[in-house]
Amino acid sequence: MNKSILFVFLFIQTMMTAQLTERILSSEKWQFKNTKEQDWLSAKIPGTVHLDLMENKVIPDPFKDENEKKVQWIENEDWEYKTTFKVSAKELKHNHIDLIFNGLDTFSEIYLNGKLLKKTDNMFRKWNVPVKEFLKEGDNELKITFKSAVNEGKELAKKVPFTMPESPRSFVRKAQYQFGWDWGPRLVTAGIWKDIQLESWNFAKIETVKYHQNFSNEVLDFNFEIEINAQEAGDYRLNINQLNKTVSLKKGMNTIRVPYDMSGFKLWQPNGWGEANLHDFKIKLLKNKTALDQKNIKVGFRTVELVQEKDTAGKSFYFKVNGKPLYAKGTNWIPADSFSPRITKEKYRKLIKDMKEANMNMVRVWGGGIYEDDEFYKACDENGILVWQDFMFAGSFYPADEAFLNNVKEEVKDQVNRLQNHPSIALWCGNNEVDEAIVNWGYQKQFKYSKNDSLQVWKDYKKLFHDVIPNALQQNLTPEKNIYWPSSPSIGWGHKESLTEGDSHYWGVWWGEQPFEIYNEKVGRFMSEYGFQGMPSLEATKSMFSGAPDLNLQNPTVKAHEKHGRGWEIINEYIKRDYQLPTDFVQYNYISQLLQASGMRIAVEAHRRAKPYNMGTLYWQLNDCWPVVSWSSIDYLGNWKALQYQMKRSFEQQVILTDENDGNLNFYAINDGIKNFADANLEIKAVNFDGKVLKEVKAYSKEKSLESILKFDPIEIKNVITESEKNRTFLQLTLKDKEGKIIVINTHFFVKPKDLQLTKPNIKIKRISQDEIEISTDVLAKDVYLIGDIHFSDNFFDLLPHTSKKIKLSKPLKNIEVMSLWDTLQK
Ligand code: BMA
Repeated sequence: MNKSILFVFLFIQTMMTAQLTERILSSEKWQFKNTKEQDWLSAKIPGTVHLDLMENKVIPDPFKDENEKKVQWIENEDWEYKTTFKVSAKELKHNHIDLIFNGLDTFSEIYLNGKLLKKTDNMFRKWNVPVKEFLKEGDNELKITFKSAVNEGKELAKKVPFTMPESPRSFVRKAQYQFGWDWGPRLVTAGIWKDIQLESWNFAKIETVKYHQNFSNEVLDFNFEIEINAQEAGDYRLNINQLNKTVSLKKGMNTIRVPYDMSGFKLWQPNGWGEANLHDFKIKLLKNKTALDQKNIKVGFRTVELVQEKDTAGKSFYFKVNGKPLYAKGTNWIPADSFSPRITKEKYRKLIKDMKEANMNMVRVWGGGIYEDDEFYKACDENGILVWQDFMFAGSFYPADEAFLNNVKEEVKDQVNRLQNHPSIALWCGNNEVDEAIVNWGYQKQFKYSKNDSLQVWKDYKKLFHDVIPNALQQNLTPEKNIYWPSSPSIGWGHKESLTEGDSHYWGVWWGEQPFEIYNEKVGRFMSEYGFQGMPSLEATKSMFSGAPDLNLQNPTVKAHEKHGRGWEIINEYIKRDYQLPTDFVQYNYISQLLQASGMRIAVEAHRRAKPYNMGTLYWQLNDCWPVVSWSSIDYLGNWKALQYQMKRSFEQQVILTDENDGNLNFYAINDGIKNFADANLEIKAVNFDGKVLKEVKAYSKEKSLESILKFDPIEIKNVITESEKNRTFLQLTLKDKEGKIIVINTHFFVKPKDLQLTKPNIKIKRISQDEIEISTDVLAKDVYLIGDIHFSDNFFDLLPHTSKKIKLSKPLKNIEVMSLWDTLQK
């Protein structure tokens, strides 16, 4: 062949293979085994060893019966996974070939064709291993071994001269909830929990894309920061949508800033304030005319500030979004499965849609779980749900030796680079309840620490959460996104300052067994946790059984699906305070859900009435990781518990709330939206349970415009109803705007549910279509519960006397059973 033809041929061939190619190795045939055994079994990647053992029928489903106990041996074993994949001669022609491990859980060794390439020790890191020199044409064997994280953790714990609480969990950089929680089983797993890619490339590739957005007077100065790894210096081209730019790169890492004109952009708004507008960008890297690499990102333009200003009470704590104070409403998120790799995109999307539908605008990703999957954040971006992102440390002390700190530094870098472009992420928080654990949980005494040990723990805490993590954030995050808060809560609930500054977890209800009404007093600046347990739906309860369900509170399976030591006792105690304790299982399930919902309603209403002193309320917790009695508002199967329906009502953008004080009724109209209401006025009717209007009064306010909160002059209760009517009457509150249009309606009851003098309602259900019904009643039907394995557009609601309501069904259902509070009363 003529030399120049040969050159042209080689050039064309290189250009043909120039584009970065990515192969997902997870789809190859994988096998796994216990290192002690001979036989290999089939495995699914991404996954966990528990899922593979289940799939191969080696273990029963740990979510069923009392099987959790039967699978505990797994955490003490070592495991190996292997696959064989083919590499073509063409692929091998690439100058660079990398294996990228997006998630290995946790203590692994990676072998390619028998050669040890890497040891890993952090589930939350991404490992990039250059492998060109170890690959061969044809079959290649990739083997990954996993050591027992429990055993490894025990070894690491020996290096600390005192007993650490929650050892060995806090020594291993692994999802902490796997070690068991008060809502989760202990399933300490291992495996390849995220995809593995084989990436082949030439010349250069894009490592990261970040963006900077700075607003001054609503003018946006926007530019990209692109990190390119060039293995050959020279001129390259960058295409960003319509923009073309030549860049000359040096060999190695290059950081390029590219200004981009974004005039005419639309703001990203949180749920309730408008559209969560996202703008698409395709960032292409080219050499001559050949595309080398491409990254696609969605950008949401918004500003977020955390405002903390000294005031007479303490210090404010609220988010300003796009320049306006935002009242944060939402919840806490835990991993949606004990085996997180099996959480589907649909499950993420549904749970986040459920938050949006329930009028939430913020979710806290709790620090005992995982940095969530990209799908989670994408769905939050699209639905206008802001994210309070904890780093993954929870409820313990953590070591701070050099190896641990370096490991965390890299973890922060990987996660921040993966996540920072999501407009939904509002704040990065160091940990969940680690400060609180050190200061308030008495471990130092329990484990007989010397003064020096205690000092060391505090020094280590400071190093990790006040130095290493914020520094790593600063190095990797674009400055306008860098909002860091070391610990949630900032001050434990036993201290009065927890209610005057920072964020607060109030656990006097449940843990302190105080009555729900205490929520009216214990209002902090930003309530990031508070909660109460309720049973999951009947369907989720039935799913606890492998065979025919035995719905009985004494059944060991039912008992095993409550992980809080005193859970049942606490629920029963609180039921007795407010309801009658049912003996029937279905009624118990229903009442436990009502109890949870009414308790949380008291909390949320107290928080909202205290606006703007309080500027956020995130109840504990949205979801479950298995079928369990817990604080969640949505159970493991995705069913809305009474709490989720209640939160939807309680989080309405405009609400009219009341409280009773010294024989007076106070009224608060609250508006969290951006629209103001002029001349808001309030009509109050006292109505008995048969529907008779006993009295009508108007409430007055000095101010008229409902911008944020409007307090009305108090009304003496005795001017509205007599003492003896209190158990047979409710107030109907109607807030109207100046045109007389209804802004919102609410009700107020005077006595506890158990003291209500209810009469039997005649509830009728009329079919409107396959997926719609109309439900009506004669007298007050309190807490109507529609029973069925489907989603009802509303449930656990009060049906006022002589009213009806249309309800959508998620799918047709033949028999709809219905229950109301009256059915649970002893007659
Ligand atoms: C909070 C959380 C969790 C726990 C919950 C209920 O403090 O941070 O650790 O599950 O309490 O007890």
